[in-house]
Amino acid sequence: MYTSAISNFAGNTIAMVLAGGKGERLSPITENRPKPYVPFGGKYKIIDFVLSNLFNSGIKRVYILTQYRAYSLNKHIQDSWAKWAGLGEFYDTISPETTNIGEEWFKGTADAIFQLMRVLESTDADYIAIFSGDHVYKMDIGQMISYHIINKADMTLAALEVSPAEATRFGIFTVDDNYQVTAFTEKPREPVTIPDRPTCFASMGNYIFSTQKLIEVLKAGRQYHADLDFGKHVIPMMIETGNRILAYNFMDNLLPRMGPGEKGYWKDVGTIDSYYEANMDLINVVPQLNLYNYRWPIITNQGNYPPSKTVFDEDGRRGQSLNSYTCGGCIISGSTVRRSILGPCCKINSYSLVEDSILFDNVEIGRHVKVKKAIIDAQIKIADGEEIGYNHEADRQKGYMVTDSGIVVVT
Ligand code: ADQ
Ligand code: ADP
Repeated sequence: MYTSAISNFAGNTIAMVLAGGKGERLSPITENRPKPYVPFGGKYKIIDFVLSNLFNSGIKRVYILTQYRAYSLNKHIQDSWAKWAGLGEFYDTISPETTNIGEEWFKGTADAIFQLMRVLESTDADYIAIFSGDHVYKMDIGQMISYHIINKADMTLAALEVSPAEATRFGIFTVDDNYQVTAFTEKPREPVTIPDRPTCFASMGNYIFSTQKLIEVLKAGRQYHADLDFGKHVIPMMIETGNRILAYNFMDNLLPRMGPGEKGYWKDVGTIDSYYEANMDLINVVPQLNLYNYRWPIITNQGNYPPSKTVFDEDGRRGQSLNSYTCGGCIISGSTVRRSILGPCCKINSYSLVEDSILFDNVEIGRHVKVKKAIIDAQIKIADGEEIGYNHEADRQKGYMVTDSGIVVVT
């Protein structure tokens, strides 16, 4: 059992959050925003989860590396996170064009960190936590850092078990009896399973490095690969040169500071289907991801919105929201919302029905509208009388995307 000792480790760690990914498989939701800025659970953005994990673990010196359509993401960090920094702490966004290496954009995850070499060489922090901003997860990062220190690792990577079918999307590795990584392949075509188990060890793309070791391996790796990537190049190279990489088994480690009954949670939410399912889980009576645990709060921009409201319309029709999240500023007037997630400031007008759907912020649904199993992007107005999700051929003709599983995406 590795408990985290915030006072010792967290203050001695700098975090670098990789938030530059485009999230191709989440298209068209990611056409105008990077994956870390995609809304989740109505009021949150995906990046809020990693930042909350760092914050709750006591790590508040955070660089957020952005690239693809970074403006809104940068603004979100400024508006929502910068205010949480105390003396000597920061939530800084950094994009490649603001570094000193000319016009080059980040080419790979490790190259992105390499471009912050000046930070690495001048920091007093002994540990660097490199975490992905692409996933929805709850993780005690302090616990992982103490595991790294106690076991005297050069690098520690967070690990999950996945099925061989999923394994081709991950970095897959083998370990010895002491959880030291013995071989690592990025997105293997034929993944190796764990001995006597039907699963594979997968990297979550979250790493702890001892600072000096990170400087050393980045400089060495960059000589051979301009597009230096942790999974493709750095990790295999470190194993080859005899470095001690340890796997921190995320699901095996309990989370004592998160409160009773709290389990670790991690979801890729990288496809429309997985994104939809993970959102819908939140409105289950007992969701896998508990947002109501105030020992491990998920922090975001609260927005200065009025309360959400349900009203009878002029004909006395009840406005109601059942088994749903409705964020601040929503008005549901003479209409019914069921098993849905409404982002801030949505308006649902009379005689309409919204079911099994996710609405981003500021969506307006006209009168006599029916929406079923849809994701509707921010600021969209659905005209009076429109039906979405009832006839997929008609939905496609209107230019909406429909997944094989029948989720209609309106962007
Ligand atoms: P992928 O997620 O496929 O695999 P990648 O697309 O490089 O790897 O993204 C990793 C993270 O870095 C994401 O959070 C992304 O947003 C961000 N990112 C990518 N390029 C970036 C850049 N140049 N600048 C800033 N941010 C950038 C990785 C690992 C696998 C592991 C999976 C787990 O390579 O080994 O199994 O994550 O999901
Ligand atoms: P998906 O996970 O949906 O397959 P990714 O977000 O991983 O798609 O995108 C594939 C790769 O392209 C990632 O390494 C990502 O960071 C990179 N990438 C995406 N957008 C850009 C960009 N604007 N500039 C450089 N690399 C990018």
